[in-house]
Amino acid sequence: MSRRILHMDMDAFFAAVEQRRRPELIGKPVVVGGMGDPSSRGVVATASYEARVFGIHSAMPLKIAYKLNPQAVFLPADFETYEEESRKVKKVLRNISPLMEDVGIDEAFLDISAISRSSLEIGKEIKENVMAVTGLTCSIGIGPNKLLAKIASDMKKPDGYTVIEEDDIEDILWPLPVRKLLGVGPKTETVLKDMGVEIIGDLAKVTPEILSLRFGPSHGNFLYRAACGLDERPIVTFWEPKSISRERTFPRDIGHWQTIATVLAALTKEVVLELRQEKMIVKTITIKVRFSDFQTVTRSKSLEEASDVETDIRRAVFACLQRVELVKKVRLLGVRLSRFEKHFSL
Ligand code: TTP
Ligand code: MG
Repeated sequence: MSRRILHMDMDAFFAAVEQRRRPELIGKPVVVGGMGDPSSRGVVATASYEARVFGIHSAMPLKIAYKLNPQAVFLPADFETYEEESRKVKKVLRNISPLMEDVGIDEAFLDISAISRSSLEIGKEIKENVMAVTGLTCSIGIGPNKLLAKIASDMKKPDGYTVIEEDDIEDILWPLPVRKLLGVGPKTETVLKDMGVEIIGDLAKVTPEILSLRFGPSHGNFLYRAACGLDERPIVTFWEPKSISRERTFPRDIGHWQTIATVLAALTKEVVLELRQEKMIVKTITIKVRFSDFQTVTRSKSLEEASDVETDIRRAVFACLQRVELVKKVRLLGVRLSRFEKHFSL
C-alpha cells in the first residue's frame, strides 16, 4: 500500500489567535512577540499576513518591525493560550488518525494511508473541525511522504489545501530552494551553496557519491533521495521533549533581587504548566542568567525524586539562584527543565 501523509500547519498562528479573541484586530497588521513593546529588545514571534506585507517577519527585532510599520498592533506572546489552542487542534487530528506526529506548537503530520476516504474529504473535515473548535484556519498538504506533505502545506498559505503526487516532483519540488527540504538546516544550506547548489533541482543533479563525501554517507544519501522526492521517515507518534524552557529578556537591565525572583517564579509557573500538560515529572532544573555585559551563567540542580510540583521546582530554582553572584545587572533570565520521567499515576 502506498503511503499517504498529511501535514497541517496553522496560519500565522499566534497572530491569528489574537485576532480571533479581539475581532477589532481582524484585517489589521498584528505583530506578536516579546512583551509587546516595540521599543523593547524582543523579536517578532509571528506577524499577521497584513503585517507581512510591510516586510515584517518572524525573528526580526521588534524595533525594526516598528520602523517598517509604526501603525501595527504590537502584542506580547501569550503562550498559555496558544498551547491551549494547539492542544485542541492536535485532538482534532488524533480523532482522524491516531498516527499523528506532533512537530511543534502549530504543526503536525498524520498518516492517513489506511483511511478509505479521499484526501480532499479528509482535508475538508480537518479544516472544518479546526475552525469549529478554535475559530482558526490552517493549511494542509498531502503527499506520499513527510517531505512532500510539508512542502505542500506551505504552498498555498493561508487556508491552503495542496496535494503533491510523485509525478509533480520535477515541476513543483525542483524549483524550490534547498532550505525547503525537511531536514536541511542552515549549515547544510551553506555547504550546498558553496557547491553551487541553490535549488532542489541542482541537488538532484549532484551524484550521491559526491554528497556522501561532503556530508557523510547517511546525510549524503538522505539529501540525494530528498532531492528526488523520496523520504521513508516514519511518523513518530510518541514524542518526549528533551527539555522544556522559558526565557525572558528585560526591557531594561535589572538589579533588583526581588524583581529577579518574581520573574523566575513566573517562568517556573509556565514551565511547570507545560510539564503537567505533557504528563511528565522532571529530575533536573536549570536556570540561566545573562548579565548586562552578555556574560551568561547557568546553575542546575537535580531533585532527589522527579516531581511536577510547582513548589518543589521553584525551591530548586531558588537554590540555583543563590549560587549566582548577582554583582551585575541582569538582562535575561531563563528556566529549563530536563530529564523527564513519565507520570503514570495521572
Ligand atoms: P510558523 O508555522 O513558522 O509561522 P506562522 O504559523 O506564524 O505563519 P504561517 O502561516 O507562515 O505558518 O510558526 C508557528 C508559530 O510559532 C508562530 O505563530 C509563532 C511561533 N514562532 C516563534 O515564536 N518564532 C519563530 O521564529 C517562528 C518561525 C515561529
Ligand atoms: Mg504556521
